Amino acid sequence: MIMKVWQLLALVTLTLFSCVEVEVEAEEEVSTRAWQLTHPLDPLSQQELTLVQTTVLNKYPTATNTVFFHYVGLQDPDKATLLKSLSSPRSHSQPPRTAFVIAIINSQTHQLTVNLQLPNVVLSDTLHRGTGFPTLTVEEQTEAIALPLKYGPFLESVKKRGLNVSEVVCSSFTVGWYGQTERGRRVLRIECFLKNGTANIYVRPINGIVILADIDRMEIVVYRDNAVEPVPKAENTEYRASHLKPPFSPRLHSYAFHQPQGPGFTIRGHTLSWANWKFHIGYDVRAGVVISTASIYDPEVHKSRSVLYRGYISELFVPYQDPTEEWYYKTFFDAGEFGFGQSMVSLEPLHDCPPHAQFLDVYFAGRDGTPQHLKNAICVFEKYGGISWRHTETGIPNEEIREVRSDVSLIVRSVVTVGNYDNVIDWEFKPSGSIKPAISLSGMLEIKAVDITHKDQIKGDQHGTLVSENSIGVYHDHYYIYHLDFDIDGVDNSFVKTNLKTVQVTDNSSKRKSYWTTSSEVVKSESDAKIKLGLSPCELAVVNPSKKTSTGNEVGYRLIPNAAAHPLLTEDDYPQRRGAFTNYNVWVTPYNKTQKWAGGLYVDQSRGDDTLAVWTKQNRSIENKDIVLWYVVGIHHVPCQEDFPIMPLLSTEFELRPTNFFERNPVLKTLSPGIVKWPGCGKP
Ligand SMILES: *[C@@H]1O[C@H](CO)[C@@H](O)[C@H](O)[C@H]1NC(C)=O
Ligand SMILES: *[C@@H]1O[C@H](CO)[C@@H](O)[C@H](O)[C@H]1NC(C)=O
Ligand SMILES: *[C@@H]1O[C@H](CO)[C@@H](O)[C@H](O)[C@H]1NC(C)=O
Ligand SMILES: *[C@@H]1O[C@H](CO)[C@@H](O)[C@H](O)[C@H]1NC(C)=O
Ligand SMILES: *[C@@H]1O[C@H](CO)[C@@H](O)[C@H](O)[C@H]1NC(C)=O
Ligand SMILES: [Cu+2]
Repeated sequence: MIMKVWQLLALVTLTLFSCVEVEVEAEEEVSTRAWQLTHPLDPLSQQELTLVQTTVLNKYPTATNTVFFHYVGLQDPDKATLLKSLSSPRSHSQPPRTAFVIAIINSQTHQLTVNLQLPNVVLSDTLHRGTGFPTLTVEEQTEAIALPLKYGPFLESVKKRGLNVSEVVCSSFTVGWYGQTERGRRVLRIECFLKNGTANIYVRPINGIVILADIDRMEIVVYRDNAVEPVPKAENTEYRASHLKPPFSPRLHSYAFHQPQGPGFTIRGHTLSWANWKFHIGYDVRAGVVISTASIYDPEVHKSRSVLYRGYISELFVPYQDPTEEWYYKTFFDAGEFGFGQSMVSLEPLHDCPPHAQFLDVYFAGRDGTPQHLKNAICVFEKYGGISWRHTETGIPNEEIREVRSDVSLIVRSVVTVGNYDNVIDWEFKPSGSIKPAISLSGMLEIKAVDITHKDQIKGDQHGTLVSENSIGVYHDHYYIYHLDFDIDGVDNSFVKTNLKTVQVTDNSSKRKSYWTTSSEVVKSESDAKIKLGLSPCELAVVNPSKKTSTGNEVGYRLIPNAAAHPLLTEDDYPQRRGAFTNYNVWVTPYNKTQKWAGGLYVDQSRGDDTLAVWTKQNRSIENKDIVLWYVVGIHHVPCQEDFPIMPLLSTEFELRPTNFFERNPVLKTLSPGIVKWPGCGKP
């Protein structure tokens, strides 16, 4: 596909513009940049991952132990030490570099910390005895999904349905928790699909079969063949261009990108500088992309001012809404169970990211601790277009004034593909100081096979939409929770809620009977900061109470949310207890280095005892402290036919916007980017 597009572009440029040189230049830009310089928040390098592997295996040699690595990542350095070292880079006060490791060693879950600066130093090693299990490894899922294909009763079931087992592929699903009190075992549900005639396996489930595998013993422990449901047909499910039959829609017109001065950003190590922004792009095998120490240059005071210490997606909860035996358990936590970072996929140059993008690779530990390399995992690019600000002045006689500034944004993009769904995760930065995190969904619906081909045949609740013959797209939600550790001009911040309220005029002082005004409150405690959005108008901001503008407003950043989604499950329902961080759209907590994962550290089969909802019961003070804002982006998904066989991008974004942070419009003196003529090219 890449080659085809290059040929196409080359053809266009050769015949119309003869701009071959530019194309060659652009092609070189696609190449991966080396990351060199170090920063205390850099993700573990390949060498460091190997060091962790040898250190842990030195303590637990595989000759006498079974060791599986379920999480290897950077142990967050002490924040105060880190900030100090960043503000005086020449001092030698760099925080020590330590890895945090979760490993299942001889069937017990260990939490280890490992020194990354000396070989063979395990700093701590404790057992996790509580509920919940670590993030799954890719390798154990691969082994588990191969089990049915050599399991006699399953082969019988396949035969009974008249299917060919070499056309069957299986997929693994976490089982959730439904109130049982015994500790239980690490198990996965396995579902199988028919690929005969399509690559779109998710829409061809072989339903009616229940398979449960114990993944420590790596064997099937429950098997039931309940009912033979028709497998939805392959027709109209294919999405590969090479397998689709003509006619195709008319081809969209070609386009070209050209930045004669090169990209406007520079990446040194993992630190990116662009326009007035500077920040660190990190990676975590569980969180995916992590944005840290974002600061913005303020020309009025000639210095960079801190905005966001850390931003990442802490958890993603996807509960399906079909209570029947084959579906009730489907209540997934894509970060804690499957590893959002581990599920990142290589980006396709030119399509996932434009030609002028730069790419970053990532490394994570495989099950045996060996570093795994993911090429082109993150891309960074500038996006042109749109208006930064404008005005046409028509009120001054005999003068025509029109001032328009066009805008450029910087995008940091990654794609996380967890099974059927693709999550496009963007962090957009703007010269105006806004940060716009965006999520776009694509991929396949999870389909339930039914013996129904038309809506008229539906009796009772099918728990979804009939999106194609024999295919129900089951109702579900996507809830993403962002961890946003603001440091507005310093670590000590407050959370301010400004309510917009109606005032009635009753004393004849105005011809109006009503108007609205605001009343602000500094939110004092965690309990008071739990907010359900959309019920009454309000503005939410993180401010620095000890920093004021020249007119006396507290400097701050505002959360401009998207349409709020509230959970529809009852609070005592087991999935909702595990995903209780969705009970509110906004939460604020005091910064706590170990409270990183809103659904808990051990999420597989968790029981909701380590969630944001539990932490905040402490009702800690959040006033004039280092605080973290947690924001839930929710989507209730009622599938429709256009989502089939593959869903066009569904996007949602929110904005973190400076509010009395600058003295005035910070892009007043930012001129529009120049528009260049394509070099050496005339009009066709
Ligand atoms: C596989 O697909 C072909 C064509 O679509 C069909 O003729 C054949 O019966 C299918 N076989 C199985 C085992 O589903
Ligand atoms: C089953 O599928 C395989 C591979 O697709 C094919 O080679 C084989 O002939 C099929 N067997 C039957 C009985 O259709
Ligand atoms: C407001 O004006 C109305 C009509 O002029 C009058 O009847 C009423 O008493 C006034 N109310 C007050 C509170 O002055
Ligand atoms: C939390 O603490 C605040 C005072 O800091 C208090 O007003 C509020 O009632 C407390 N809420 C709960 C649920 O304890
Ligand atoms: C920090 O988080 C840990 C883990 O949730 C908790 O045990 C501890 O009490 C928290 N510390 C404070 C000061 O809240
Ligand atoms: Cu969906």
